[in-house]
Parts: sequence; structure tokens; C-alpha cells
Amino acid sequence: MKGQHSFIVLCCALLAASTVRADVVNGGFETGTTGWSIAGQGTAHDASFGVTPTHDTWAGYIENTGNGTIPAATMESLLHLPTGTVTGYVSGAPTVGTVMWQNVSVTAGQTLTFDWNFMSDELNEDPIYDDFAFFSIFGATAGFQTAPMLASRNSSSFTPGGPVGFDGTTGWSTVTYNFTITDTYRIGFGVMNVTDGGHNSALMLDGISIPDLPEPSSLAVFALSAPLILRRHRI
Ligand SMILES: [Ca+2]
Ligand SMILES: [Ca+2]
Ligand SMILES: [Ca+2]
Repeated sequence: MKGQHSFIVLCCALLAASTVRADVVNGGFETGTTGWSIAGQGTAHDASFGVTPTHDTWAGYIENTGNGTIPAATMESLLHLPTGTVTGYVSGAPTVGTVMWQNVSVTAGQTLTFDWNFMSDELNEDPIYDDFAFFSIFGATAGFQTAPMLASRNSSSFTPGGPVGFDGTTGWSTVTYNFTITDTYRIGFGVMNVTDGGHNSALMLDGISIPDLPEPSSLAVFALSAPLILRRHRI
């Protein structure tokens, strides 16, 4: 009886330890921008804006014009990016834009996934206005991880039209990023003007999540537990 009791306790302990939770708050923007920090211009839009969200009713939105937009050096400071990251994406000089971020606790092996959609009013302007968008990952202990460009005016294909005020959108794409180190990470998103501060470009986001690691099946729990039980019986 005592052995059976130990087995049950062990199973419970293993299950508790295996349920790893990160905490992206409001990753689908169903409660506006709650949980997100924004420097610049950001909000949430539903389908009445002209773009259908990929998850439920609302999607996040940051744009690179308007009051409060910030320069490249401020973006790099807020997202903890190496100096030169934001000025290095395209050949033109960035001017001002917006970043949005959130800190999350992550266990090695977990994966970030999100949907993004870039839109621009620069498409019938000169290509020197190469507005762009990016995302970034920085670990409190692990340090800078990555900050790839998602899209730019000159490097992406666009579907003409889109929301009022834009010439076209890239449409939705999904990105995944695998965490290899357990840490607290700052996950950031940015959209930037290039050469001047006019003609809006925007990045929409939805379904930002870090799913729990899968729990082992009861069979796997038994397989993990069995050697410990056998060892106990030999004592
Ligand atoms: Ca949503
Ligand atoms: Ca235009
Ligand atoms: Ca612009």
C-alpha cells in the first residue's frame, strides 16, 4: 500500500512539474492593448478597419506616423537591441516609428508564434521611403537573441488596396521562434519610417502566444516512474 501511495504522489509531482506556463497577456488583443507597453502610436482594430483579425475579433496595430513616435536609438534602448540594429535593416535612414513589447517567462523548449500583416501608404511613392517592420527577442539573462525584419516597402509583395489610408498589405503570415534557454524575455515589435516621417505604414499582429509544453501521457509518466519504484522495492 505504501508503494502505491508513493507512486501516486510521484505521478502528481511529475505532472505538476511538466505543466510549464508562459504568460503572454492579451496576445490576441481582445482587450485592446492591455498587457502591452507601447512607445509611439498603437491600438487594436476589429474587421471594420478593413483587415480581418486571424484570432477572434480584434488585432493589434502599430503605425509609424503620429504624435509620440520615436527614433531608432530609442527603439533600440527600449527593446534592448544592439546599437545599429534599427538603422541597419534598409539602406535609407530611419526617422521615427513605434515599438510595442511585453516581458514573458519562458522555459527552454517553448515556442513563440504570432501572425503579422504589414501595410503601407508608400507603395505609389519613391522607393527611397522604404518603411519596414521587425520583431525582437531579448533575454534578461540570455541577452540579445534575434531581431529579424518582417517586411519593408521594397522587399515585400503587396496586395493592392487594404484599409483606408494605405496602398496595399502583405496579408497575414505566421512566424514561430523556438526558445532554447529558460529566461524572462522581452518580446518586441516595431514599425519604422524611412527617409521622412510621412506616409503611414503599419504592422498588425494577432495570435501572439507561447503554448504550454505538452504534458507527458500517463504511459510516459509510468515509464519515468517505474525505475524509481523498482529501486524503492529493492531497498
Ligand atoms: Ca485577436
Ligand atoms: Ca500612397
Ligand atoms: Ca512613411
